[in-house]
Amino acid sequence: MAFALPDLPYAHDALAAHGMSKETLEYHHDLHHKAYVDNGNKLIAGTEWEGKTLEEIITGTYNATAVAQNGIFNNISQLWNHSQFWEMMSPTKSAMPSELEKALTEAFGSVQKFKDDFSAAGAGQFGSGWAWLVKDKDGSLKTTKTENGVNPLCFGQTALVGCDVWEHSYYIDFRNKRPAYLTNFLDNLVNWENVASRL
Ligand code: MN3
Repeated sequence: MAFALPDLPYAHDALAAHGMSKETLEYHHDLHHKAYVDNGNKLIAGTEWEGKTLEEIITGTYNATAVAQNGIFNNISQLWNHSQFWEMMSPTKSAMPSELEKALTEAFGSVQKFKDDFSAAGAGQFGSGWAWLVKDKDGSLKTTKTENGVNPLCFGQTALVGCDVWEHSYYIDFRNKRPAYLTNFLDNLVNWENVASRL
C-alpha cells in the first residue's frame, strides 16, 4: 500500500486569522507535502522499504551512505514531519493543559523561557529545517533544531511539537521574518492539547 497524502485537519483558510494564510496552506500542503508523498512512494517501490511503516523507514534510512537511501529518507521523513505539523496546529486557540504547563515550567523554568528557547532554536537553524520540543529517551523535555528533513525519531526522541522553518512555510506570510513566524506559531497556532497528548 502506497502512502497517501493526509487531508488537512481543518479548511485551507482556517488558520488565516492566526497568521497562516490559505495561500500558504495551498502551496505547503497541496504541493510540497504531496510531492514528498509522491516521491517517497516512487522511491520505495520495489525496495526493502516497501510495506514498512513511516517510522521504520525513517529510522532505517537515517544517515544512510547510499544516495538512493538518502532520497528515501528525505522524502519519507518530510512526509511524516508535515503530517505531524498539521496536527500540531489548530484554528481554535486552546489553553495549555495544566500537566503540560507544569512539565514545561519544570524543564525550562517558565513557559515563556520554553518559547524563547524554541524560537531561538528555529531562528538559529541555518538554512532549511525544523525546531522541536522533544521528550528525550530519559524522559526530559528539550528544545532542538534539525536540518532539512531530520526529525526526533532519528534520535529515539518523541516529537511533542515541531515548527517547519523551511522558507516555503513562512515566506508568503512573513517574508524573511522567521523569528516573527516562530513567535506567531507559538502564540497563535499551536494546538496545546495535541502537544500534551504526546507527553
Ligand atoms: Mn514544509
